[in-house]
Amino acid sequence: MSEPLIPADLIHRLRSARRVAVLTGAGISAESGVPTFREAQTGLWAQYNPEELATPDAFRRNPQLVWDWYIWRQERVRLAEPNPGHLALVEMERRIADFTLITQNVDGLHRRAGSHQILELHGNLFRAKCFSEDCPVENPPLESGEIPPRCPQCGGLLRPDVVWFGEMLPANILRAAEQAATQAEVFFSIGTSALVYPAADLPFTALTAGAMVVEINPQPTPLSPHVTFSLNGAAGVVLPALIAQTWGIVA
Ligand code: BV8
Repeated sequence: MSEPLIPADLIHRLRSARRVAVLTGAGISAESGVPTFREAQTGLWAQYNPEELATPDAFRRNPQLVWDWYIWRQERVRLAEPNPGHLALVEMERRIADFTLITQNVDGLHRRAGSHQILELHGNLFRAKCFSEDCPVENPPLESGEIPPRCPQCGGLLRPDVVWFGEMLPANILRAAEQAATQAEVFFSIGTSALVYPAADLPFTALTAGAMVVEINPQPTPLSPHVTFSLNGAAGVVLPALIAQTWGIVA
């Protein structure tokens, strides 16, 4: 299959760009075998809608169920490897003076791929925090056998350190993401259904500030009619082609 053709105007802009920001969603991890947030869950979890499990109320109602769901997702992610889409963004970070990678994903695959300037809007699957008193928890006793484990400070329940629906995003991280979107010359929205706020506002912030906005997704999204370029394809195929055609190398 021939490699996708990247628009010449995008290549030209990228070659001279100093500030680039990228927003990724679950789609960039799809080719690593990590199910996206809205595709059907499997096995025991097939009966649950992620948006119903990823809430404080679900955890209050059934802490063990929610905790087990995150353990199951951790195990899926541990078996996954970063894919060519993740690796292409590592190369883009090397090529751009002021590069910011904003991710909605909690799987940690961008960091495992080698990216550095990462803003994790929704937290990280592999960190835990105190649900009762929000105590700082350095080394959560995850092997304690209790499900969920107890906070070593206050004895309350531990919870995954992710942002659930109905919870505020970390203010400092969201502010940094908004600033990166405002200042970017080129803004990419990659592998996201553009449905979850306030992350889904970021491409519009970039558009309003005059950035070239590029979407990479095999499917159309609510953002598609507004972007400068909509590259309809898989991130693991389109991004390596973009790196090769812009900087003449294979990521
Ligand atoms: C908040 C962590 C204050 C947990 C997640 C307006 C303003 C503010 C809030 C809201 C608002 N309107 C509604 C709200 C409430 C809510 C919200 O946005 N609801 C949506 C559903 C309408 N937002 C919140 O609650 C946020 N909190 O703002 O607090 C507040 C609260 C209430 C009311 C007002 C204000 C918190 C949101 C964070 C939730 N936590 N994750 C966990 O993971 O367990 S979000 C979760 O969805 C994941 O992080 C995921 O990343 C994210 C978004 O989904 P996507 O990443 O886009 O994944 P999805 O499966 O949807 O799509 C995958 C895409 O990839 C598809 O388009 C597919 O075509 C594409 N794809 C597939 N394969 C590939 C590919 N693309 C490229 N290559 C491929 N190979």
